[in-house]
Formats: sequence, C-alpha cells, structure tokens
Amino acid sequence: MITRWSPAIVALVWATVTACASAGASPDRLEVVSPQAGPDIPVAEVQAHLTELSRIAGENGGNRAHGQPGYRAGLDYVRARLDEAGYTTALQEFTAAGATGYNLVADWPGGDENATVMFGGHADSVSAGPGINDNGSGSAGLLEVALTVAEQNLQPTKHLRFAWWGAEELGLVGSTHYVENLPDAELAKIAGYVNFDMIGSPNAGYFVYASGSQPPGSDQIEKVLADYFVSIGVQPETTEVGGRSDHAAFARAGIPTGGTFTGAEQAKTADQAAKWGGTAGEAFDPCYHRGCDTLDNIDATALDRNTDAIATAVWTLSA
Ligand code: DPN
Ligand code: CA
Ligand code: ZN
Repeated sequence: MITRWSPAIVALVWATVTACASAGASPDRLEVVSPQAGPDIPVAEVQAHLTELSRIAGENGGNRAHGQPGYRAGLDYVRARLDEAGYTTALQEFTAAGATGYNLVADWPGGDENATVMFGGHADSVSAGPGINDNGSGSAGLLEVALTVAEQNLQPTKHLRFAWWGAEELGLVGSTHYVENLPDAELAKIAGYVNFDMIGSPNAGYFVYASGSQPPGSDQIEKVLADYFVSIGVQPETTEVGGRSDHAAFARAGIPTGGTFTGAEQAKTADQAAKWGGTAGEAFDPCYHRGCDTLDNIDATALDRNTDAIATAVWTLSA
C-alpha cells in the first residue's frame, strides 16, 4: 500500500479533530494483503430477493417502514435465508418513535473475531412505498453476497459480520443504537464497516464514499471499491456521504468506513451522463422516498455491478 501521509500523522490529525474516537480499531488491521477476485454474483438472484421484498410490502400495506408490519416481515425473510445458510443470526431490539425497531446481525462462524469486518445497510423503507431501491437494493445485494459466502464455504482470516439496520429513515436510529450499545472491547474488534444504501438507482451514478473525512484506514475501503469499478471499465467518483447513512456512528467511534451509492435526489450532470450513460439533468433516483420506488425503479446493471463490488470487498477485506 502506498500511503501519502504517515499513519502516525493521520492518527494524530484524526485524534485532534474527533472528540470520541475512544474505541476505534487500529487501521492497520484492515490492511489489504492482496486484492481478491470476488465471485460474480448473478443479478437475477438479487432481483429475486427484491421481488420477495416487493411482495412482502404489497401484503403489508405497501411499505416496509419502521414500526409497520412490512418491516418485520421483510427482516424475517432475510433472517430465514441466512439461518438456512448457516449464519448465527440475532435480532437487536430498540425503541424509536414509540415503536419497537429491530436490527438483524448475522455472523459467519470462523475467522479472527479480534479483527471483525462488517458489511451492512438499512432494511427499512419510508412509509410512502415499498422502498425497492432505498434500500431493498442494498439489503438484497448484501443478502446474496452473504449467501454466496456460505455456498462457497469461504474461510476468511478475519471474522465476517453482516447487518441490516432498522429505522435508518428516522435518523440512523438502529445503527446508532448498535454502535452506542456495543461494549468498548467489542467495538475495538471491528476493523472496518462498509455500507450499502441505494445501489440500483434507475439513472445510476457510480459513487464510492470519500475516505478523506473518515477515520484512518478508510482509504483501504475506498481503494478496494474504486479499484473494482475501474477493473470493470467504470470510472467512479467519490462522494461525501457525511451523516446521511449508517456508517456515521461507526465513523464517530473511529472505525474505518466506506461504501458505494448510485445516487438519490441530485441531478446527474452532463459529464456524468457522458461517462455513465443515463439522463443528464434528471435525478439519479426520481422516485427517491416516493411511492414509485418499486421493482421498476431499479437499473439492473447498476445493481449487478454494485453487488459484485460488495463481493469483491467482502473477499478482499476479510482475507
Ligand atoms: N440514506 C439514504 C436514505 O435512506 O434516504 C440516502 C442516501 C444514501 C443519501 C447515501 C446519500 C448517500
Ligand atoms: Ca454479477
Ligand atoms: Zn431513504
């Protein structure tokens, strides 16, 4: 790895600017030994999970929102697939807006638990609709990669943990609850957290979370994801996701974070349309937080590429 700044200086700067990096994992534990080619995940398998989430929303008042029956039904679908595959799963309860919420955490047995790499995304929709791009897409991509880990009986050096967060749409409630209630000793074992929130936008962009404003070690995650897109001939851009998704609580705890994103309410520029295709001047996701975020609101190519990026990140960062 070529680092521009010495890790000591980066750590010093980060410690100076952040007030609560108490339990942060040391960034060197995330160091990529050698990039691994992740498996090519068939997008049809990811789409099949989206079809199930759509059906579940349809049978439960049209959404999968926090506190609504469709939320729990969708989460139970994901959990059942993981249990069948051999994961150790747990539901973590919390309360938000007077309703019980749930995080689903799934551990793949094995690996060094003192170096745990986590991959997650939010499982709730807004109440306006079924939330198929936001965030059925990340939920389904993560699920299919987790199932592929099991099918291939991956035996990574590090310990692998997947998470599906509740009540993200109410203000990152589930992921914040998880991080804030994990004992410092457990938090210190988390070598990195990679987030996938909206990965199939219909007018897709190819964004990787910018690591510069994130804890030391985040550059490793950015590089694995960006290198993957370049390897398939897609030129990604970095984006400042800030406090807009579930990596935020991990970053506040000093844990290296990253992720991918295909865009929400912002309009695609002419330059972006030239390199990625799609429509300039139109939102990446015109159905963002609307009832029309249905199965029709997915670009299968973006969903495929991003799910393959998840697989590459899982294989590489856990090796
Ligand atoms: N956090 C997303 C949502 O659930 O509405 C939107 C989003 C994701 C925005 C990633 C920016 C970056
Ligand atoms: Ca694929
Ligand atoms: Zn959302």
